[in-house]
Amino acid sequence: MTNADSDNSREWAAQAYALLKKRQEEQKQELEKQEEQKQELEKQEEQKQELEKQEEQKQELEKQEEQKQSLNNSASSENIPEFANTLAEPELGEFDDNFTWSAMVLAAQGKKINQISLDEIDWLTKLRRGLEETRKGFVTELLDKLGDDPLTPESLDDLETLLIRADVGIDSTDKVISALRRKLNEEVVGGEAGIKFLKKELKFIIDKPITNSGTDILVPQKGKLNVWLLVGVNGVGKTTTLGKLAYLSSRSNYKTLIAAADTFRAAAVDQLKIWGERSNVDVISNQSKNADPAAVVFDAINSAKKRNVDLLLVDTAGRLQTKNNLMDELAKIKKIIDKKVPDAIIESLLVLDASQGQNGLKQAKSFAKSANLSGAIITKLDGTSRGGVSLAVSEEVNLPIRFIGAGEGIKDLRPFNSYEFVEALLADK
Ligand SMILES: Nc1nc2c(ncn2[C@@H]2O[C@H](COP(=O)(O)OP(=O)(O)OP(=O)(O)O)[C@@H](O)[C@H]2O)c(=O)[nH]1
Ligand SMILES: [Mg+2]
Repeated sequence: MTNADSDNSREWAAQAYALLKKRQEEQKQELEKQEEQKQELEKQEEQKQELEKQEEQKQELEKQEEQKQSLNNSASSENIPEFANTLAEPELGEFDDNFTWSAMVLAAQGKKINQISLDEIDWLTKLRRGLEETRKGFVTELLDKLGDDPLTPESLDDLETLLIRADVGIDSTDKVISALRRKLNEEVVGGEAGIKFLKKELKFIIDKPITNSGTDILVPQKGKLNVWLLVGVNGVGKTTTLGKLAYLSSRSNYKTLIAAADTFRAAAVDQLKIWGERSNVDVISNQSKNADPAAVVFDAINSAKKRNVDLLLVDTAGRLQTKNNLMDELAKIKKIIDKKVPDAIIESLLVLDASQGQNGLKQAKSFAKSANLSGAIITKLDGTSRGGVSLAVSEEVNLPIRFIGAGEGIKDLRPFNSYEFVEALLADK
């Protein structure tokens, strides 16, 4: 976003807010109307019951029967939507800095006013808030140091330290600093221009593996069975992420199925079933002790074929007796899939907990060596100061980031968007 566009965008944001407000008002009125109708129906239902009682007591059946009939007709509540369904949508908050920033980020990506949704605003607000901790130790200090003065070699040294501290990784930091140094040798770079250049360089690093993969946004391919394996060490958020993905997928009308292939942890199946219920997606499992994960996947593929499933999500164990077992098991699962559905599209997605910083990066490297990964999902970006690790994953493990999670709720996961990520990471300017 350039500064010149800024005023226009603010105006745009105000218009978008007014539109959403109006839409929400209308929805609210509609809901109130429905609620009134519901109450009216309940009243009628009570009356009906009362009449039925009278009917038993009195002999004048005919007249009362008529009344009952008419109430019966109007008391059918089938087409009254459940209040709870609509409550799940986010509420429009204040017209504040969060809204303006989110709307401006959407506008900068070419969104039209009537195309933006409260879900998008809500997510961007969450993402920006989530990256606040990373920003605090990084951008705020950076801006303090840079001020409005042109960049100097010394300020680049400071920036280098800050990037490393935010877990951006040595390689990515080197790249960015070298690029800035080259620019600095050619021209005077003001503070604001420096940030803009920094954003561009960071985005370039994150985009590289995505561009190389040939797929901007990972979605299931129609007409084929897509199998997404969620892998990673214990506790990083595999099962939670799978639950959120099941929701996203079924909401986008992909026929979805879950395979509970973490047979190591006793509670894993129950945890998945809860997520399955929330998103209305079936879970294939084998409750017997020490069930073979590959056998669960075998059963799940059979079901998936029968039901014409688009996307099979496979939850895997994060911990086994030894690390080698884990890799062997993943290999075995893949073999089964290859054998049963050779034309299936398999994605092995490494789930990484951002709050683990450099440790997470080490895990990514060791998994990448043996597990034939095709992408990464970064979780727990809310409330960590190490969101920068996403850059290290792109640069040092060369994995395209496919989704990011910023919260424990079902909607707290989105397809990865590098522009939004970098804007949120450096949101103070
Ligand atoms: N704040 C936050 N918490 C998360 C996020 N994703 C997952 N969690 C939490 O992290 C914890 C572990 O999540 P799980 O999904 O069980 O992790 P897992 O990788 O399946 O763990 P194992 O099955 O034991 O290997 C849970 O308490 C989740 O609620 C996130 O994006 N943000
Ligand atoms: Mg799990």
